[in-house]
Amino acid sequence: MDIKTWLQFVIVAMVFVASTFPSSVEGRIRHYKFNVVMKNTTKLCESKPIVTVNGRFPGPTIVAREDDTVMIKVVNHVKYNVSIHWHGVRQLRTGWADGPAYITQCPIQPKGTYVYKFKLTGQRGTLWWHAHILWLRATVHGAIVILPKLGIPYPYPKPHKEVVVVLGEWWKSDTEAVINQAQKLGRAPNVSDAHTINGNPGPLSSCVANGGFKVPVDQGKTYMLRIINAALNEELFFRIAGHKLTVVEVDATYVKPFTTDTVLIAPGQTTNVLVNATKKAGKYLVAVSPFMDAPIAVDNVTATASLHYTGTLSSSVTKLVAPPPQNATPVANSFINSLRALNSAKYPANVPLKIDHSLLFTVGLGINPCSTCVNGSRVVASINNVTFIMPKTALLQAHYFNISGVFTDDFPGKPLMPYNYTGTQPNNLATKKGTKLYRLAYNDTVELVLQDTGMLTPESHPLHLHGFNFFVVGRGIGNYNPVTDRKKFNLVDPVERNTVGVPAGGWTAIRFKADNPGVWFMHCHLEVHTTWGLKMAFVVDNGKGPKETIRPPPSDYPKC
Ligand SMILES: *[C@@H]1O[C@H](CO)[C@@H](O)[C@H](O)[C@H]1NC(C)=O
Ligand SMILES: *[C@@H]1O[C@H](CO)[C@@H](O)[C@H](O)[C@H]1NC(C)=O
Ligand SMILES: *[C@@H]1O[C@H](CO)[C@@H](O)[C@H](O)[C@H]1NC(C)=O
Ligand SMILES: *[C@@H]1O[C@H](CO)[C@@H](O)[C@H](O)[C@H]1NC(C)=O
Ligand SMILES: *[C@@H]1O[C@H](CO)[C@@H](O)[C@H](O)[C@H]1NC(C)=O
Ligand SMILES: *[C@@H]1O[C@H](CO)[C@@H](O)[C@H](O)[C@H]1NC(C)=O
Ligand SMILES: *[C@@H]1O[C@H](CO)[C@@H](O)[C@H](O)[C@H]1NC(C)=O
Ligand SMILES: *[C@@H]1O[C@H](CO)[C@@H](O)[C@H](O)[C@H]1NC(C)=O
Ligand SMILES: *[C@@H]1O[C@H](CO)[C@@H](O)[C@H](O)[C@H]1NC(C)=O
Ligand SMILES: *[C@@H]1O[C@H](CO)[C@@H](O)[C@H](O)[C@H]1NC(C)=O
Ligand SMILES: [Cu+2]
Repeated sequence: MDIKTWLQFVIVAMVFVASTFPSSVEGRIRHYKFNVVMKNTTKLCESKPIVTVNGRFPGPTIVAREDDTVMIKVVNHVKYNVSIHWHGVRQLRTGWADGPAYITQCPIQPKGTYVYKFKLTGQRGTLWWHAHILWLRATVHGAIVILPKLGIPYPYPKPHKEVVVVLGEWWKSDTEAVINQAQKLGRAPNVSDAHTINGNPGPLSSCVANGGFKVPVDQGKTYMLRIINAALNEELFFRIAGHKLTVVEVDATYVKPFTTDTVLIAPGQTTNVLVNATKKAGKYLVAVSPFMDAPIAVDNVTATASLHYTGTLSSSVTKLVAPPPQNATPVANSFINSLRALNSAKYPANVPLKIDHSLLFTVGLGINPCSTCVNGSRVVASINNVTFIMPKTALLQAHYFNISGVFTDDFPGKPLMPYNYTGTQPNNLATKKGTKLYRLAYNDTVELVLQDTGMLTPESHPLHLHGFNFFVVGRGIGNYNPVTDRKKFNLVDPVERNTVGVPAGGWTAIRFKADNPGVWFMHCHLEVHTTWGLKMAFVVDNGKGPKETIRPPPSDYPKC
């Protein structure tokens, strides 16, 4: 071999090693292809065509490690406009890949393609992905499992096996027809007909269920369930007959482990629990049922699955479990109040202590005139009395390319007309319409109190913030009192998450640091409330230098 060939060989070998040896700093690139296609389901009561990814319901699980880059090529083969959101992924400087239609991108139109590319930085745990347009997320959703970096253990005992458990809501009718009918009438949409666990209502359902979703377990082993609430409109309780659940992580952040009979999980949230298979044999039912402590109709059908011990005789009796009552506020509170950030040396809770923006946002319903609606009015929802109107051009596109007339940045930081939000409501239930954003400078710290109102009815609202995790520093019933309530905030180990329930007739306080430039949606994760306008966005300006500046959009970015 002459020297030139030898050198070439060495260089090729070095490039080969560099590209195949997973560097623990840079991570790997994970490629996925999502074909958005119609699929006739036969799993549930009746067969109907649904929109799916790759023909699967729930859709495929994305598995990656912290520091990996994920590239998902989405190809739209259906008649609907589509966009996909990677729920809880921080998208540091890559807002182009966040997904909410008309917020960070225009939709991927029929026959269109878009490659979502983002890096998983500083996060590990369970997240999920879902369609972020119309009501398509009813069937277009799946799990994202972010494993810790190679060689880094979980801060809890390694489970024998891990199982993704996606909870959903199922309508016999086409979900687009359900919301379109409601919008035409100006009234609430029909509630779902069944809850599902990994696409199945379960063995107790009158529907064809093939025995329901089964988790096979061996006595003496520990299992981790990665539970995701992908339901459109309902907070859910989760229980397993005869087994305690140890909560170790929520929304891809570690928590101080605690043991409970019942998990409460709002749409948008994820919860990892450890389950010890302590029984000898048998089938132990899992029950998923709604939590609703307001006078609002819900789908009250319990979905079931089972822990199925190996060696169980087919004749052995199935162990039942009673779900909590629908309005079990104390059960919900007990779960929520047990959540604390792990706050270890390795995973500290970096709660902002100095606050630049102290905001109060009311969240609730309202009624606006509608000449074409049945009774001349429609139910709407708002934040600080602003019912958000979707723009025709994506907000991030307008922000980055300086397109004027798409949004204004005068979203009110406080209610313009303060009143006793949880007392007697104003006679006038009307709201203002607008496409208003709240502007933050890079690194600004925000304290945001989300205050439920009793307009029409008090109700629990799970608020989701894109682009950030936040710390839940306080929570209470009634009106937030800035003097007495702030003194009680937990600034040491508050739970860190991306979606938090505002209690019915109460408030929740969160804190975050605006260290991600771009346009970031915040909205109720009850899809009906999002449709009605309970949404707004923050625009975060670039900071100093390239590391604090949004990247340029990818070449295939769907613009309007
Ligand atoms: C679904 O089934 C219906 C009737 O059974 C059929 O007409 C339709 O072509 C099927 N659609 C798909 C996408 O397979
Ligand atoms: C799909 O999106 C494009 C781009 O925003 C828009 O022009 C079109 O009206 C949308 N189609 C439907 C059916 O909404
Ligand atoms: C909603 O429910 C009503 C009453 O049960 C029914 O008449 C209507 O067809 C349903 N709408 C849809 C879109 O399924
Ligand atoms: C499960 O088993 C582990 C190991 O034996 C133990 O530390 C843990 O407390 C058990 N958890 C529950 C909920 O019983
Ligand atoms: C569920 O709701 C329906 C309709 O409101 C009601 O008829 C039924 O009794 C409820 N079932 C349970 C178990 O609460
Ligand atoms: C319209 O108003 C009547 C009388 O108040 C009420 O009974 C009916 O349910 C309303 N219709 C809708 C769609 O809200
Ligand atoms: C938008 O305006 C800002 C500030 O005037 C400027 O720095 C930036 O280059 C403009 N961007 C584009 C794409 O024109
Ligand atoms: C708000 O109204 C409720 C119910 O009437 C009352 O109990 C409460 O004291 C009022 N709060 C304030 C701050 O006025
Ligand atoms: C909300 O805005 C509407 C329209 O401007 C106004 O009529 C109403 O009084 C406002 N309500 C509150 C609570 O601010
Ligand atoms: C933001 O904070 C980081 C870390 O504290 C600091 O290095 C950086 O200079 C800050 N940037 C701005 C624009 O304040
Ligand atoms: Cu809501």
